Amino acid sequence: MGLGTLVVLATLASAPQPRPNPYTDHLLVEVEVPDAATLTRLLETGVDPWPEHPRVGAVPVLVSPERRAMLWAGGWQLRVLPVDVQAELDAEADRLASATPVVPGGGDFFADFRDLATIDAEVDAIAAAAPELVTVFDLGESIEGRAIRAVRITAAGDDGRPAVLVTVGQHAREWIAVSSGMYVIDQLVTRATEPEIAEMLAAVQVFVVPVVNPDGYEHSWVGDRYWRKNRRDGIGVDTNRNFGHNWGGLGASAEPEDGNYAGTAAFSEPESAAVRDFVQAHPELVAHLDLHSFGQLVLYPWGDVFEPAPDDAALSATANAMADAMDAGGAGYTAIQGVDLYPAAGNAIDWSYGDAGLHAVTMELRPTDEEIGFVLPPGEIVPVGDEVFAGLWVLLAWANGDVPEPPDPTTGDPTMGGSSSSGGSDGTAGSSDGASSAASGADGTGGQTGGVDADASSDGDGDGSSGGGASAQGEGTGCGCATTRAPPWGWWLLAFGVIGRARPRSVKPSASR
Ligand code: 0X9
Ligand code: ZN
Repeated sequence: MGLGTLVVLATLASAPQPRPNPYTDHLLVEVEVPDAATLTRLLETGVDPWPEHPRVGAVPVLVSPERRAMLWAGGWQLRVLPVDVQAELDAEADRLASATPVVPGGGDFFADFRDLATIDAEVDAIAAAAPELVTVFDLGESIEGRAIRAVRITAAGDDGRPAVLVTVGQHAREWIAVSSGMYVIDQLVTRATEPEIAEMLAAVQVFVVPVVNPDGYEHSWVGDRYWRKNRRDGIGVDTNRNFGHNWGGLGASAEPEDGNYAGTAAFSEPESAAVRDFVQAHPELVAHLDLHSFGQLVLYPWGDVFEPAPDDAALSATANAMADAMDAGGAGYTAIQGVDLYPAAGNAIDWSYGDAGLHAVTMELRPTDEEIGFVLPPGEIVPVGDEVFAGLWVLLAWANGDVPEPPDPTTGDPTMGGSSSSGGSDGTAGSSDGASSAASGADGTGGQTGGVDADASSDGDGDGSSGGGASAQGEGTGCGCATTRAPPWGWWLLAFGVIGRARPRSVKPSASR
């Protein structure tokens, strides 16, 4: 394909697109929620709380005129927040419509957020420029027939080397996650000759799925900027409630209209099924990172039960080391067990950890809960990408034998185990220095799971199959965790779980470490 063809394709990809204005009449309001029972009642009205982490206090809610009238009629006290939602969207849409067309591989991809066609073209350009490192393939097809694409980045070597999976874009409106997934692909490829990265790519295989939910992502560009789910029947299923670990349990809705609708059955959706099939077909996978926004958190299993996971110490140590590495960007990330944010049964990492044995974490990227929102200035793309790269580096180092130890209980400071040094938590997020310090500690043994194996074998559950090491060594999968559906009273528990265990809004990053 010649450059002329590429330019034409890029121009087509960036042509102005129809943009309905579904939020013109919407207002962002704060609803006073003094206690748990009131929050339960509010959630039962079916409102779309912003953030998606509703807590007792003043809950920001995006409301249509109809919903407003309904809330007023119900006696709710609303305070209109001084945010012109549509103006924010218009400003973003205007900026994107007037942006210079992207030339794939031309170096300006991260100047702004990109639509699906532009992402696809960039992925192709990256692969074409570095065929020795990059392979692109399809994991499957979305409901609307779009390819769910995956990018493998690794140096030449044995296909059995440990592999890390990065899934991105389950939630359509979380554009900063998608840009960050593309950013880590770009960093690994363009910096592949740096000794530390070369060493890592020789030892570890990285698989990135930049847009797990391509239909939803496309819809967030041309239809509804705040679309979250896939496009099942135009209503959508939340793929991050559709995985098969405790499917339908706490924090998953049976109502199709709800943002956290779990679908009709575990893996009923082609997008989640494609991820499952890929994981099951690749026993070399040892770790999984699922990217989301927002809240500046690193979450580890379990996400729907309050008991610690069998490998809690190892997972928490990795998540804390990742959060520390990400903090170097100045944003302040906190590592917590997922359920302590709110219950979310059927989420991707509970399945990849609990059923497939991967060392698994979710990142919630910028902004904070206080700052609220999915519309970020494009100037945040590179800094957030750097944060994600720094955090991912810790996970790659883990896959390569550099196991973080739990925080020192006396100081709270995380340490890195084995022969490692600071493992990406040295205050140089995303920079080549950050990579360097982590990689220099890698022991080069190619695929460890020792720390987690040790935990798995000592977890006392007797099934001998817990956690990260099982799948890594191809000895089988699954931790034998409970897979029962939530009882009918589970929905009530959800409400109280959200309330009772939610992280305080103003918690400092160090507070939960
Ligand atoms: O609700 C989700 O699926 C994720 N948050 S988001 O705001 N990006 O939608 C978080 C899922 C992580 N797990 C738990 N909270 N248990
Ligand atoms: Zn999300």
